[in-house]
Amino acid sequence: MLSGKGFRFAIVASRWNDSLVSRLIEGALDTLEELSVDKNTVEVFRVPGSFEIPLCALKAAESGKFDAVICLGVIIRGQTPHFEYIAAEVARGIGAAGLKTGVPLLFGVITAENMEQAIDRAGVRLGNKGFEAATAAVELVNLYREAFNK
Ligand code: DLZ
Repeated sequence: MLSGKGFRFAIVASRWNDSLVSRLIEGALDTLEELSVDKNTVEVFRVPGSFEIPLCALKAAESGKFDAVICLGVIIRGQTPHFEYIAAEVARGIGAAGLKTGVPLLFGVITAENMEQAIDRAGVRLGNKGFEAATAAVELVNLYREAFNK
């Protein structure tokens, strides 16, 4: 049974599309709790928009205070001029921060064509990107501790 007991997590989440991002945060927090993570070892950092997620995630990862950083946001093509640039930059920045620090960073950013599609991905359990990212975070911290003692 997957367990996150003893591990520390940061959640970096944007405020843009807050009604949906809040559901992703809830999904991630519920999942971490279900997987035996002590809520005192989870910190949530809010940034204005998804574009700001990578730097905050990098700082959280560099702090040495967390075993994994869960990144959550919602970018909707219909609302976002330059959607491709923002979505690509967020994905690139999160990936780069993980490779630079060696800390697992989870990509829980919804990139949707429209609001309806975004709502579908901020639902419950398997339909919630926060749930998916938190589950993956717990899996990875266990993998890295077991495989590389880190
Ligand atoms: C400006 C903007 C737009 C148009 N759309 C979104 C979006 O759909 N999702 C999101 O997370 N953020 C959006 N932003 C805000 C940018 O991410 C960023 O916060 C601002 O451009 C300030 O740097």
